[in-house]
Amino acid sequence: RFPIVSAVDIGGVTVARNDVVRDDDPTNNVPDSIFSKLGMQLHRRDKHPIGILKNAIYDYFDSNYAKQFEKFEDLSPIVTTKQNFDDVLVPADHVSRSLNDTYYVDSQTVLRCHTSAHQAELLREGHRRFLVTGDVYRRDSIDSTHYPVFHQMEGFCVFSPGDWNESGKDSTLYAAEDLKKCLEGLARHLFGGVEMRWVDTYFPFTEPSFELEIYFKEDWLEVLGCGVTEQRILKQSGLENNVAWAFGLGLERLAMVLFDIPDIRLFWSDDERFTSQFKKGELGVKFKPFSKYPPCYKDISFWISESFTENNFCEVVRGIAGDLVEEVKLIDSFTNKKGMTSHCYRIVFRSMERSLTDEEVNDLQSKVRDEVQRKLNVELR
Ligand code: FA5
Ligand code: MG
Repeated sequence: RFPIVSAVDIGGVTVARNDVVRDDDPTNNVPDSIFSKLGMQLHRRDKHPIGILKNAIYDYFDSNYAKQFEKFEDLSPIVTTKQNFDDVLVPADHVSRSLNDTYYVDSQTVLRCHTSAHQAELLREGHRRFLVTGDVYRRDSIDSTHYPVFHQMEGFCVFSPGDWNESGKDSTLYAAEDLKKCLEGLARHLFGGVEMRWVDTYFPFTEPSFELEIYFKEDWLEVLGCGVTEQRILKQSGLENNVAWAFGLGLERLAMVLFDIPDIRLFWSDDERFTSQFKKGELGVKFKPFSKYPPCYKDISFWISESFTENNFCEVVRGIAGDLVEEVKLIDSFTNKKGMTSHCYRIVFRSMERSLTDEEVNDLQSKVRDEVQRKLNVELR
């Protein structure tokens, strides 16, 4: 289903399939479907919605901050566990470190799961205000707003005592207020008016921490995480008397709101009916769906084993159906008297480009049934 590519170019560096998809390393959990996405660089295409959005965010920072923010957009997505986790204080037992959540190349190397992986190295190199844009990778659930590869833009801004002393505010409060003002201004620059709200949250690398949600298609959509950087991160780079804020924008989510794009899979489509709707520098475009093709629902039930996880199941489905799978949803779960647990998942198959035939969908579903049995150690019901 996926063209087997033997090498990809990531920012001018050629990476061989065997360097990333290591069939002989038990830690390696990168499938070919993910390897083939490396080096796509959607954020560097001026006519792609992600590239158009990135340029609009650059414009906002250039005009409001006199070009103080340096821009990085071709840092390699293949990073060490130290960069991705340790440097940003992710605890040793945090779920995001597990093979269930992150793509490991080997025990020491991962496909970055966030652009925060570059904060510490850029600070160490002496950068103080910067934007880092790139593709990030996560094992995750399947629906219209989640995809295993997506794009983030990290923002980082260091302040000195002179900045907050004048305000009379405590440094943390000063940074938190400046951060929210900056991001609210960005939202106005991109959307004009939209309904949005701040939600308190937790990140290991910021305190306090917030998420911004935007009302989209009758629901609240989380578009970014941010907060005031933990002092330890600044101290690691010799910044003893400073305070900083940081944010991580979900570019697909913002682009969905901006251009009215209903499904995250569309960003990967090279169907001309999608790509031709977007123009370099044009923010006002509203995506016109080219007729919606009918969905096809298939349920699958099985007794799970202890090692079963939903992310593993989703990856099997994605591996077989690729972008023909729209959603995977747990619709029933129960445990019998013997202590065995059964799950029933509804898989929604739908192509964005054409009608699927019954035969084709039955074939996909039968492959899913075979493969979950073979790979996930479950018993079909
Ligand atoms: C982070 O990744 C933090 N590194 C953000 C951050 C940076 C916080 C700096 C503080 C300081 P989170 O896991 O919430 O946070 O992801 C950030 C955004 O990425 C989300 O708000 C969402 O918009 C987007 N996102 C997350 N998972 C997916 C996915 N599977 N598909 C598409 N977008 C996603
Ligand atoms: Mg989040």
